Amino acid sequence: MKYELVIGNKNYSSWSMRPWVWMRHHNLVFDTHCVALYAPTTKQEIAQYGCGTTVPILIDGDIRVWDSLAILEYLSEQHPQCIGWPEETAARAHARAVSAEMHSGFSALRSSLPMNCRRTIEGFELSEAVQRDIDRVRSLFADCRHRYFNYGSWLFGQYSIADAMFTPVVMRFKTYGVKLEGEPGKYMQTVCEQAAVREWIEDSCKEQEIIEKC
Ligand SMILES: N[C@@H](CCC(=O)N[C@@H](CS)C(=O)NCC(=O)O)C(=O)O
Repeated sequence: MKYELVIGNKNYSSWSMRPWVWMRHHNLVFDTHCVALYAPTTKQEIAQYGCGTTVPILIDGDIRVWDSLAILEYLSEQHPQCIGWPEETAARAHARAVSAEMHSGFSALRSSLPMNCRRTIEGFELSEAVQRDIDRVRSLFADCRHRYFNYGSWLFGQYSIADAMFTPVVMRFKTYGVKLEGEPGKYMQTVCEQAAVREWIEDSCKEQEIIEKC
């Protein structure tokens, strides 16, 4: 049976981007349903799926999964060939830790630099709190690339859930002109050049909705 993925506007919905890109990267077959965010009908539209109150939502027959990380975990269990987490124990623990940190942290970065794939902003002023979050992301990227450099160009060498988790952050950095030097910068480039990411950005440029606060 074909998966269905319920997402928000591609231009703005950072959480939706994670499973969509991961599924496209792995050529999983799915239909996408888009809910316009920050609209009077948003809550009602999401409620019709009968599970969570936010997007993304994955529908697999009678099964509903309504959180980006939970969706990625679920899909990687259903498709072991897609490799969700690295095989080796230490790398696996590390990948889980950075992904969980991304999922639950970086609140300054999230609130001050909302994702907006279509835009590039010159001279954006970063607060101290945002700069601290950026420095932390940079050090996570640097550490991963240092340790797993020999295994490939993704955070843990081979593409994993951790990369999907950090993809929207890379989009935010791109929009707000946050440049990273060295290996973290090369990693950003790897993400931006990923076919699924390019496709997401192209689609986001075709959307008409404008959300002022982003
Ligand atoms: N923890 C959730 C967060 C999802 C989330 O906050 N989604 C936003 C869109 S990016 C949403 O659905 N907002 C609609 C609303 O709150 O009404 C996940 O990772 O999936």
